[in-house]
Amino acid sequence: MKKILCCIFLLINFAAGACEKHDKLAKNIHIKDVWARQSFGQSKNSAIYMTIENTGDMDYIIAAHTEIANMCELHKTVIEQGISQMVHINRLALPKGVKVKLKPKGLHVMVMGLKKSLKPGDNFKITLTFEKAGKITLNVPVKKMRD
Ligand SMILES: [Cu+2]
Repeated sequence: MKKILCCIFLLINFAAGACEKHDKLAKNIHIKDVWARQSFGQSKNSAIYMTIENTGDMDYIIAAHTEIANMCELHKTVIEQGISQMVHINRLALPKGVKVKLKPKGLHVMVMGLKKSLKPGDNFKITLTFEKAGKITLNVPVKKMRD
């Protein structure tokens, strides 16, 4: 499965005209368990979670983009005086050989200004931009929030 996903990423990058250097580096990024939480009621927000393993040198996610919302931000969750808060981060570090988990109450890609509500079973695309590996586009299934 890992191999298939990497090939899909490379094809997408190739189609987008990404340079050869980025193609090679994108092979180092292995992403699995991608999902977004459903949106609730009139809420225009959602969040995307996944597990990322970087087998190459230190890299960073520096941006995220999806057509289905006005903007995406990288967020971390911090607890200050017992209150959980989301904090915007400029880049998300992916040290070599470390599995970085984006998960509820932790790191996530915040999706803001949804153009339509997200229901379990929906799918959409997100493009992540890595400092070294370039752009990688993922299919994101929408799931029920689980605790
Ligand atoms: Cu957030």
